[in-house]
Amino acid sequence: MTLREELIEQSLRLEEMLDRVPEPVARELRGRIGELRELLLEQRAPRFALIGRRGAGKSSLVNAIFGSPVAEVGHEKATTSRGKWWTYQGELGTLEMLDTRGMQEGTTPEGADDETTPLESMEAALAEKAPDAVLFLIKAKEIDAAVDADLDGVVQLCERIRKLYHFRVPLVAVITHCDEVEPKNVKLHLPDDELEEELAEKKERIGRIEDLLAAKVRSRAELRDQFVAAHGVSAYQSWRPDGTRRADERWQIEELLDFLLDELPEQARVEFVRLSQVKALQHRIASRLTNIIATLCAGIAATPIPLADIAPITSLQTSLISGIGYISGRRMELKTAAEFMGAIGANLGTALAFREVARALAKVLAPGLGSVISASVAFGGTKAIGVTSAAYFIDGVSMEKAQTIFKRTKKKAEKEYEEEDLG
Ligand SMILES: Nc1nc2c(ncn2[C@@H]2O[C@H](COP(=O)(O)OP(=O)(O)OP(=O)(O)O)[C@@H](O)[C@H]2O)c(=O)[nH]1
Ligand SMILES: [Mg+2]
Repeated sequence: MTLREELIEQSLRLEEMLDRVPEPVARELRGRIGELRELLLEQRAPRFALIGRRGAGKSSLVNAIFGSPVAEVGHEKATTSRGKWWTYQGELGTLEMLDTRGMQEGTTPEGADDETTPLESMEAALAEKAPDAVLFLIKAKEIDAAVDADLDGVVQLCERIRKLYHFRVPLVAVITHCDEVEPKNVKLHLPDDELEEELAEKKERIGRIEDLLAAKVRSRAELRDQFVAAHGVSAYQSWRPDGTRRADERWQIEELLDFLLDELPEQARVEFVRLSQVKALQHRIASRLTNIIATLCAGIAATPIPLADIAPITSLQTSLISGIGYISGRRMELKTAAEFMGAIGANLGTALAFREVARALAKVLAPGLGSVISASVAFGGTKAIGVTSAAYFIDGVSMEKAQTIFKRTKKKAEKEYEEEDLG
């Protein structure tokens, strides 16, 4: 069974179980299952609309996100690609990009289907699906008077999306070619090789360009509410004919991905952090997944139903491991996840024993607190499984280290849960 199938079955089984659980516990747990569904089941590729002049660096930005040459840089003809959704496929995932080329150029590209204007073809593409965010790309050296014409195009695009989907799509302005800002010879991607003052001077200039562009975007009342930020980057990479990378001069791409992640709907986040290969971002989503599942497991443990609750808890924990494995870029079998659970010392037997001991102790020590304590055991164990999986799969710590992390985190998380629940 795939992770997906397993999860579908699991969430159905859980929801069935919740029919016998009193409110408001059931409501809370249903909410958690819904979040889990969005994050793992309804998962899809992120969608961005790119708008920018020819050569602004749209294709390069796509490659900068993947870290590999999935989009052709420089030679695409204007004839084919306007107003169209493109699917870019890397080894680790997929991005969907709406190329709005031609929008601000006014001229009809040579050989283009002249029945449709750029605006019309863009509208047709937008009718298919809405982008999660609009990226307006402009070269650092082109933030001049002509930006107003570009912004007309951006306004048009955003208004269309609002009319069609009744939402204000987040707008991020990306300033490309920042490496070419004066002092030009100062390498942003190799800051340690540069003189501190010169680097500072360059960054200060880029900061001013960001402020200037942000002010220009905000001067458009139509865009103000959906504008997120103006962010300077360098997206330059170069590959040899044999496919190996010759140059990587990317700068501030990870930061850009960081706030794009914030703007994405839940459904697109797992795919985004997986293909981004940015560990910090993968950790963010892994920890969100961990918290959802840990709370869910605690809820199940605390539920006064006479079901063997160890089964749903264990399978949720297995899904957590495979989910984090997936985020890290692996394809994981559920069997591997179960083995991992055993290897870090979180196997079923231990969990069961812990629960029984906890229950027995709870009855002796504080009769009224039984469910709280066993819920804390379920919470702590699950949280520790998530934290350990993230350390192992995302950071690549050794199995030995993973075992230590598991033990330590489990105790800590149990305590945290008890304090929160009781206090
Ligand atoms: N120095 C530098 N060059 C860049 C950067 N981004 C893109 N380039 C270069 O700029 C040129 C155009 O980049 P593309 O990514 O093809 O631009 P585009 O917006 O896709 O162009 P069209 O598809 O023709 O509209 C290429 O030679 C890139 O290598 C950057 O951040 N810094
Ligand atoms: Mg291109």
